[in-house]
Amino acid sequence: MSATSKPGPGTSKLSRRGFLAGTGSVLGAAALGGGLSAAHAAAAPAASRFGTPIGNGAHAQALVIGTGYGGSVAALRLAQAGVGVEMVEMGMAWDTPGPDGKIFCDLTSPDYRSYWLRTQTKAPVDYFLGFPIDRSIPKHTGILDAEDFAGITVYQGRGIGGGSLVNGGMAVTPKRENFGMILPSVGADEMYNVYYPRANAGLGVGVVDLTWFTKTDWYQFARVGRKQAGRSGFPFVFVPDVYDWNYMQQEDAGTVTRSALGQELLYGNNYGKKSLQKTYIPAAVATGKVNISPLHKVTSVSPAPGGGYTVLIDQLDTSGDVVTSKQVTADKVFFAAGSVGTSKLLVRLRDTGRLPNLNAHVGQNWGDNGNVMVGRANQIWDPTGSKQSTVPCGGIDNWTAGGAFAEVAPLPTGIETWASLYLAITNNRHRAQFTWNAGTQQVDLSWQQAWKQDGITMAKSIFDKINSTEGTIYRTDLFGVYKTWNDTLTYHPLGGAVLNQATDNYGRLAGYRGLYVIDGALIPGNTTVNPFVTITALAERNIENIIANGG
Ligand code: FAE
Repeated sequence: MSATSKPGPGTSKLSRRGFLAGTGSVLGAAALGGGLSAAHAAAAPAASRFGTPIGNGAHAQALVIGTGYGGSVAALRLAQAGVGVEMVEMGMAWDTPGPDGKIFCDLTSPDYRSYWLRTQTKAPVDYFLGFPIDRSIPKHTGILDAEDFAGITVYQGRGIGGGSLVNGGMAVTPKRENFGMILPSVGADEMYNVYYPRANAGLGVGVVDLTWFTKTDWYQFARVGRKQAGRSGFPFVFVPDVYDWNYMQQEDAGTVTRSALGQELLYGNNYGKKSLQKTYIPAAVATGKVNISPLHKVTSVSPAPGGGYTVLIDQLDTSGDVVTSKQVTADKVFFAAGSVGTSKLLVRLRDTGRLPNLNAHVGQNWGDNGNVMVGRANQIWDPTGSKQSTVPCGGIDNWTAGGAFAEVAPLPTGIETWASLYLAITNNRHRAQFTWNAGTQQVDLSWQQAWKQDGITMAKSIFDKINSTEGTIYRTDLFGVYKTWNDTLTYHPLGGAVLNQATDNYGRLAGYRGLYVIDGALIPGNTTVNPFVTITALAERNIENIIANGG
């Protein structure tokens, strides 16, 4: 099944009665049929393929904060059950070409489109041969947010599609034997029999053609990774991806415009990648019941006097300034602003008295999925290639013995570097918490950079061995001057409003009927592999229960 097809066997059992019954008196018969509100229809300038910006005073049956994986699943399934949905997204729509005719810029020429409200790029590999490579850019509501906390920088996608706009598309279902540590309160049977398959189908996941992989110049870096893993006794596993592999082969053949083979990824892919803008989101919009407002940031959710919730929203311009503030109401509100966005909102709302009944678990149990990055210098006879696809296709699995799964990452500079780059996902057990800082009026995160040492030790279980086998050394020129490990970031924020702790076992927030969490905030800090398939599958599971049973 794809996201666009009719609901599968599991979803066909969905009854909208359970969810709609929970909306109570707030929900009139007209709203049941119409979906989008009258106030919204009256506002209606600037229509795009995603709809028109929500109007001040509008009322939504369901309001979804954020348009990443959790939000897109919620919107599609609610709409299919007959519920009108307003999606509110702080980032841009990413549906309009820039002056160069392209929507997204590439890795080597980051421009105003690249970063969220920064005046300098903050590339994860920010040095080369020991020299800094970050550059000045105009401040703009760009696509990649490098959000700084005291001990860690958290990378996130901004725009309609959330993280799917910027990520590597690596679509990994965790090994079943590891599932118990990922989501201890969820049954593995239901996930592996129903929801992982549904998520994989909805996302359009596929694997690289092995014959092509074996011969194309563009994956020489991965073949070197596979060979070296094997020589040190580690399994190399091919990793599925949502990139259209047929399109990539046509890029190689020169018959289509290059994207993954044209150094596009971190700041968006113009072609080839099946981001949520090509899967769940158009399917949701096609129902006629989903409207999306880009450059709209939710700032508050609180109980409305007559039932339901009052939601405050700032509409932003592309400098990040507030153009207007709106107040709307919603019967139900889904927090899908990502692990960091959802956690920050909920902690602030609880501790400033707007949602005081949220429990003490809100803000707790946040992890970095154990991310650390490292590069190795290969021997002169082991070049990794001047041509490198931006899309990783495999990883080295030493999870059980050493607590690390390392994706073999590209370093697509356009020149031979003899470098092998890796993003390791490790079983780092440290967990941080978000707290409200009344002095700064900000939410802080208690992560400490020193905690990354555990992840480094686990990653070394792979790379010390490979270096010893190959007679090679670590690169020290990619993350600073004489700095081996990138221990300052994560791409995989998880937790902060954990399932069965801050919420019930399906994402209903404790303390408030009609408020839900449906994104990466539900997962307590680690998925053992790249996280978005698990986030999507969990959202599929939870929304099915919420629609059927309400509450
Ligand atoms: P997410 O996709 O982050 O969506 C949240 C959305 O909410 C965003 O669009 C925000 O702009 C929006 N938002 C936040 N606050 C507000 C607010 N107050 N009002 C309105 N909107 C708001 O959440 N994962 C993989 O599995 N495989 C990969 O290959 C991979 N590569 C990655 C590479 C990069 C560079 C990055 C940054 C991430 C990568 N990830 C990867 C992680 C993955 O993208 C991430 O886990 C998911 O996107 C998280 O999904 P959520 O639905 O939780």
